Amino acid sequence: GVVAVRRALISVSDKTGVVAFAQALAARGAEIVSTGGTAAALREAGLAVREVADVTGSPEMMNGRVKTLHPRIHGGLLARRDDAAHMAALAEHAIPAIDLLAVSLYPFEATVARGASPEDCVENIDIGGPAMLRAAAKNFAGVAVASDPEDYAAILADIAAVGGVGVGLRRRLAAQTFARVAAYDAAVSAWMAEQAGLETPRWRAAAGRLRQPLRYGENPHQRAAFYVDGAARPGVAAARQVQGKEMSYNNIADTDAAFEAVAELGGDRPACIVVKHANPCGAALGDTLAEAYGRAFDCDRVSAFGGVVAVNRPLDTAAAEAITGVFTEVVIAPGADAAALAVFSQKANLRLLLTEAMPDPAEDGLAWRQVSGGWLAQSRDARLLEEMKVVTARAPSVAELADLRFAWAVAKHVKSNAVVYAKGQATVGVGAGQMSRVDSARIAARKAADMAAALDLPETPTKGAAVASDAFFPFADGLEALAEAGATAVIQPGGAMRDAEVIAAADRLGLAMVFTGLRHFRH
Ligand code: 93A
Repeated sequence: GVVAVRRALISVSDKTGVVAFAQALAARGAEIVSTGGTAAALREAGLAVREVADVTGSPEMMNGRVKTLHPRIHGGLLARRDDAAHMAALAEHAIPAIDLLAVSLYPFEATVARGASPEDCVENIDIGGPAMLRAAAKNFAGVAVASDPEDYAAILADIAAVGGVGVGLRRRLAAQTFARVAAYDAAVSAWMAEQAGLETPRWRAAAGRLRQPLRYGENPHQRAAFYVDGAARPGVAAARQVQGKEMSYNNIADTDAAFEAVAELGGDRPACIVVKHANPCGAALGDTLAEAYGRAFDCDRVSAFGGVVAVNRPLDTAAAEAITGVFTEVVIAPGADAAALAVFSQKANLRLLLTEAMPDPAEDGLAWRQVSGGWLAQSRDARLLEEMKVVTARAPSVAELADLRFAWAVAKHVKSNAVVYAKGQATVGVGAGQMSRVDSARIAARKAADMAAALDLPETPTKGAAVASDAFFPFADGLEALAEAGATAVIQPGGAMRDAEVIAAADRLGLAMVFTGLRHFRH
């Protein structure tokens, strides 16, 4: 069960630890065979090395594109040690058996990541390396294979312990090797697809690199981890956590929802959103971030407790003071000045995440969701508001139009059925996740009324509000609920069978209504 290393083929781009590894093998009497660059590095360290070209009898050619792709190499990796005919073939063709293969592939991923030219990227697609890795891994019964410098230590430990590489380690290394080659090919295919203008299967590229094991999932009895896909989109995956407790599973999900939503608000004005259980419980614009936060907080002070706060510009002192005045789990922002950082540092548990920039709401991309036995894939809901067709006798006023746009942008980030009341570029009531639209409309109005009572406001803030609905009103009842709460303008996709009835109700109730022709379900 143990493979003694009499001959090792070493061909590595990443030369980390290779000299010490080769020295240890040579000290135990192994012959070292290497490709050009690796051979030179080992010789420089004083090792005796045999060139691959000497084994194959064929020079490395075409800038190294063809160096190890030869029967004298692949025969030595693939021959079954327990098969007399295979061993006879080795002898007949003067092929040396290779007991250990160490390869680190051309750095394709790193070449793409540093923005190299397409020609450079292509040249860094390793062909001979994966071929050898596959051959050695297939033949793990007789060959040990290292596809990563991190494997050297375990190999040397086995050799020191039992004089060779044991079958348990060989199996594990073979499995790791196929995983490495699969990830490498996935990176190549993703890059090629991008070059060809195809939808990028980015998810395959990194095959989900583990960013962080999580203490637990949505609930304490669920195991969980955070995987990242290597996409450059600013957000929770790429953010730098500057302080606070470790992010939890729910923190990550809510922070993502909050940052993606706030990116769609405000434009050049300061914007803030507070998210709780993946839904906005308040969103607002302001002349300053502190003002935007205060207005967002006032939409639903009860729910905002322990929420996630996202803003669309670097945090300043006033914003930091306003936010830290309320118990908050996570804050995410595209930056923070030194004074703001000092304020946050007073709240050691508060998680503060900084990105370099805001994500582009219109960017293409794929969104994934798991179902039993499979996955659903769809393009991101990247469509922005394009048309607002007035369908009622009364057209919205300028102020109503601004609030309709704002409410619409927020509603896109509220779980369906979503009904959002906004006034003065701040939400005043959010109805989320109800199975009937009329319930969402009523809940939003009721929460607004509760808040008005708690804040001792002279009248309920839904009076004169603009309302967004993420999908059409199937009946007039939803609209009637809005009018009852005092709303004066409505934005919705339109397209219901009973649109005529709904429009007639709006006219009767004095509402101004616009159709977007666009739906924003979110589940
Ligand atoms: O261009 S290749 O695909 N053709 C080959 O025949 C070949 N054999 C090994 N690249 C090939 N390699 C790769 O060369 C190895 O995977 C390794 O990454 C690299 C080591 O080259 P050097 O020893 O010259 O630095």
